[in-house]
Amino acid sequence: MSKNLVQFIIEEQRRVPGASGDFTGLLSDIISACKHIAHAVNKGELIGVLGSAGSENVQGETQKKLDVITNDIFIKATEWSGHLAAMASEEMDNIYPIPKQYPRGKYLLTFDPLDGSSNIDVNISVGTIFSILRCPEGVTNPTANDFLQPGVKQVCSGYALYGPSTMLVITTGHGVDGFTLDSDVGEFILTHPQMTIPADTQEFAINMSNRRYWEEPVQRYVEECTKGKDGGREKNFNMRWVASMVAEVHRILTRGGIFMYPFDTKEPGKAGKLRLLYEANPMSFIVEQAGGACSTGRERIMELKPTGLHQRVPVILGSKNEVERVVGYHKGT
Ligand code: AHM
Ligand code: MG
Repeated sequence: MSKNLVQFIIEEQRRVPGASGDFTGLLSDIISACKHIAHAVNKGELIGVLGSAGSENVQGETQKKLDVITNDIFIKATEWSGHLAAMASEEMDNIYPIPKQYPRGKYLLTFDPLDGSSNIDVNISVGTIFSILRCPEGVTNPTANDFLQPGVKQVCSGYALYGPSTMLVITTGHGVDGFTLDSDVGEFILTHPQMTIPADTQEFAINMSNRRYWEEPVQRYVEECTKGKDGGREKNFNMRWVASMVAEVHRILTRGGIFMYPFDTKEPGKAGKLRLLYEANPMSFIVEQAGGACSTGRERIMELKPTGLHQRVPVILGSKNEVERVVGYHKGT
């Protein structure tokens, strides 16, 4: 019988002397949440979950019904079991401390329950992103400040991709493993052990409609990619843009590539589009563990000291040699 995800994490737990099983329990809850979200996403209009919820989140974005439903699924699946002290999500203004009727645990969870949700009504892949941090020692009533830990402190991160297959990809700092949901037996089966990102690529992903707002180093890089062999690069490039970061990162983990949502001047006061704590950091942990690189253009994303729960950062990630080239173009700017 093929190895499933629960078996995989129990084996991981055995590598940690004195592990209490809390982490394994938390991950089992997250797996359960992702299965329920996969079901809702897959049923779509059959169960009336498409379309707008008529509300806005803290970032001023219109929430889809599924943004709200999946946020609720994640809370319900993880709040009860005593492994978490608090959680934070793209869809909640403030942190969600574990309610008093449940025991509190030693972990903090951040998540984007439905990333790429602009794609949901058009039946294109979406995903869930999560990150697990330790609650600081001695803290029983965590505040938002306790979540402001650099990405290097993550215990685990992962994403679920709701595409033609539902997949869950995780890292605990020992490489990256991918599991495919076998919906007949209801289990995630290890199908993509130790995923790695090739250092070189001929594929870039960026929203070209923002071109006029980018800084010079990104303008230069993309210009060179589009000119390819006619513009001094040794190869021609292909471009993709799914508008679903989970799908883009999964493509990069499968065949390489570079993904950029860089600094732009489109909306003054916003350093980029993607959020550090539940998008950029968890994805960076996975990409680095698979041999890729992640930067804002000027700094390694996972070394940033967060300043706010919903802080946005520029994101440039993927195949190492291309990311390093873009970072090189930023030097001195
Ligand atoms: P979301 O969390 O509100 O869905 O926003 C994040 C998504 C990413 O998945 C994707 O890379 C990006 O937004 C697409 O943005 P744009 O519509 O500007 O191309
Ligand atoms: Mg998102």
